[in-house]
This record gives sequence, structure tokens and C-alpha cells, in this order.
Amino acid sequence: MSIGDTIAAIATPPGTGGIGVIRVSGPRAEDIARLLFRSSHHVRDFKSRRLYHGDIVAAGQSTVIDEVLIVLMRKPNSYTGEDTLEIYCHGGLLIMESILGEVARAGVRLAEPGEFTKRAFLNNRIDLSQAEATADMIAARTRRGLDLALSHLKGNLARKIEALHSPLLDILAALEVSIDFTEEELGEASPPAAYDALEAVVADIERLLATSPEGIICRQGASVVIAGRPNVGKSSLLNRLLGEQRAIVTPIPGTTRDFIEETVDIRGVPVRLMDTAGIRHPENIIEAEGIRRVWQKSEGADVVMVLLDGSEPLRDEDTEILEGNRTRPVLVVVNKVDLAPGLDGDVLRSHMSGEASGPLWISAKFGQGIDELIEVLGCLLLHDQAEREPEVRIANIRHQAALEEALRSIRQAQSSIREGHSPEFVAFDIQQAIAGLDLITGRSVDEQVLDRIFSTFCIGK
Ligand SMILES: Nc1nc2c(ncn2[C@@H]2O[C@H](COP(=O)(O)OP(=O)(O)OP(=O)(O)O)[C@@H](O)[C@H]2O)c(=O)[nH]1
Ligand SMILES: [Mg+2]
Repeated sequence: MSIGDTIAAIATPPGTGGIGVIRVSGPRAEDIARLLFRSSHHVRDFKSRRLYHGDIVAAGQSTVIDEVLIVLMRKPNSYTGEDTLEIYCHGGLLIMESILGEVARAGVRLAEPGEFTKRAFLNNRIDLSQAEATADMIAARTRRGLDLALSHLKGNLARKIEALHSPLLDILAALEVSIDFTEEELGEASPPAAYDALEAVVADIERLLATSPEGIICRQGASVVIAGRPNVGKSSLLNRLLGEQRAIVTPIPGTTRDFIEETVDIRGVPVRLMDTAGIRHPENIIEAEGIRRVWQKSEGADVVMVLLDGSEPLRDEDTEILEGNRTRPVLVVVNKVDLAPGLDGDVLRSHMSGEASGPLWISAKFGQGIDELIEVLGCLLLHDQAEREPEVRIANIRHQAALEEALRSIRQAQSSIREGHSPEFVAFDIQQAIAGLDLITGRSVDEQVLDRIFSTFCIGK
């Protein structure tokens, strides 16, 4: 990926729509407009950031491809920081591909995924945390995830990281002085003062890191498996939480054979909810395979909801499922409370591990207890943090790892101070900490990491 040439892509999704957008960025953007666009008003000189109406024609021919609007945004006042042309055409795939084909024939390279945003980053229009936030904005599936991405897009995380920088730079400057002077001459800039100043930065980073379990789950989503023996109402519960009749529900045990996965919004967390085959001694290989998959899915789940039938006494199959999930985060849910009670709560509790949450009592069929179930599930997923609203949240494992790296370096610097090592060692560790923080904003990220980040973006973004 070279920067400096001119690139183009269809920015709207593949398929048909009211409008299609083709984006061109680089030094030849205006050239392309002159070559392929015929203004309805015979405009010769394009003004920056002004819409023009006209036709796109094949280069050197009079054949009209589409009637369009175009806008030219001259550098540096564009998304990429380069001259950019946007063509708003009719949203048919053939039309968009024909226009892009003409742009490519004029010598423009087709953009790689995320290349426009990469250029925005390389041209210092945005920092890396903002670049990543643009992809998160597009991928967000809940309002909460979107708010988080928007906050990062607005530069809140970048500003927070900058704010952590300045005390580190101050300490570093003071240490540089101390390399040349004795302790008596130093006063304020002495190592003990540096130790305390570092402690304040440690506290700030720890506060930020504490937001990451919730932030990451809001951005990446969580998985919840509904497990239980046949006929307890797993599919009914999935349908209830989804608000539609997605899974087949019948009174016949063993109805669900494979797992069914759907995404639901639970208190702002995009949750992949999985309805599974009822666990029992299988009657055939299809059922056996279905049951094998339940255990496999439960393995990686953020929460396993173990569902029981409240109208019947606890069976061996139920206790085996509770036992099999002992090491996982479990929420025990008792269904069918609308029927005459048959399950002894005390017996159930005696089979639950101390770590398991619940039991909650619900009716998947009639909706009793469902609000509470959503509430409790949300708390489990968000680690009860949802009500605290910090100004900035860490939502990306890459950012979390960079902060942890910075924290390790600061702790190392502190232990060097404690052990009376020379200020050079301390200064080195602080520089490492600054480099760790710079990974987030992208000031110290190598090309490979950048390529990896941007390769996950959409084409045209
Ligand atoms: N009374 C009552 N019946 C329920 C409730 N939830 C489910 N049922 C009934 O229980 C039966 C089984 O429901 P399903 O949702 O298919 O159960 P399942 O756990 O998915 O069953 P398998 O797919 O066979 O493992 C159906 O007849 C449902 O109507 C409930 O809350 N109350
Ligand atoms: Mg089912």
C-alpha cells in the first residue's frame, strides 16, 4: 500500500440502493472530474466542497453512463486530507461498477479495505484510536456500542491518552536534569518526587483499565448459551427474548437438533444468544452430535443459562448439566412457573455451585420474570459496571494491552527508584511507558500493525 497515488472505491454497500457513492482520493482527483464529468451548467473550474450536477461519460466518448452529483474537496479539507472527489450516482451495482471502471481505466488504483481512513491517519487528520472508532461506528449493533465508538471518534480517548503523556514528560524532563546534578541541588526533581508523580499516573491508568471489561463486551458482544434437558423451554425462551417465533417449539422432547444463534440487545450489549439441543442420553447420532455441540458452545460462552422445568422435580439430567458447567459462569433459570410447582428450590440450591447466579423463576411462555432475567443477565455481562459512566472507556483489546504495557513500564520505573538505580534506568522505563501509550494513538505503531488494523475495514472506508 503506497501513499501518494490516487485511489478509488465504491463507498456504499454492494447491491442496489437509492444512491451509490464512488470515492476518489489523491492528487488526480480533480483530473478525474475533468475527464469523466460533464457539468449541466458548463462549469469549468470546480470550487472546493460544492455540489455540481451533470453526467458521467466514458473518457473521450460522449456515451453517458449516469446522471450524477459530484463534489470535489481540496486538500487538506477532506476526510483523507488529500484532494477527494465523491460521485453520487444512482445506486445500481452495474452503474457503480461502470463508473468505477472508467475511473480505473483513467489510471486510478482500486483502494484496499480501510485505505481512505489509513490515509486520514497518515495525514494526521485523525489519530489511530479515532480511525479504529470509524470501523466500530459501522460495526456497532447496539446504541451503547455506538455511543462508545462515537466518543472515541470525537477524540475523547486520544485526549485522555495525551493527558497521561504530559506528567510522564514532566517526570522525564526532571530526571534528565537529575542525571547531571546531585540530590541536594535537585529538590523537587528528586527521585522520591518522581515516584509519587508516577503513582498518580498509575492510578489514572488503572482507572482507565478498570473500564475495559465492560467496554470490550459492549464493542465485541458476548455469547450466552441456553442449555438444559429436552422440553424445559429453551427454544421458547430464545423466542421470548428475541420477540419473535424464531425457533420451533413443540411438546416433543428433542425438537431442537442443532444450535440456533441470534443476536439480541441486552442492556446495550450485543448478545449472541444460542438455543441448543436438549441434553439427555441421545437416541441417535444426529442427537448425539447436537449434544456434543452444546458442550462445545458452552465452553466459550460468557454465560451459560441452565434452564430447568419448574413443574417437575429435579432430574439426574439436570444435575449432570449443572455439574458439567461448574467451572463456567452460570445463571440458573427455572421455567414454567405458570404451572403447578414441582421443583424444590432448596434441592436445586444444594446442587448449584457457590459461583452460580440465580435461581430466577420465569415463564417463557407467558413472559413472567423475563424483565428480571434480562436485568440479571445484563449485570452478569457488564460485571455490574453499567451504572458507572466514566468519561472514557477502553473497548478494544489492543488498547487494553498497550495500557497494560505502559503500566508495567511505570511500575518498573518505580521499582528502579525504590532500589536507588541511576536515573538513566528510570528514564528508560518512562520512555517505554510513553511508547506504550503511543501505541493507542498510533504515534509509535509499525506498518504491519497498521496494515492489520486497516485490513479489517470495509472497502471504501
Ligand atoms: N406452561 C408452560 N409451557 C412452556 C413454557 N415454556 C415452554 N413451554 C412448553 O414446553 C414445551 C417445550 O418447549 P420448547 O421451547 O420446545 O423446549 P426446548 O427446551 O427447546 O425443547 P427441545 O428442543 O426438545 O430440547 C412446549 O410445549 C412449550 O410450549 C412455559 O413457560 N410454561
Ligand atoms: Mg428446542
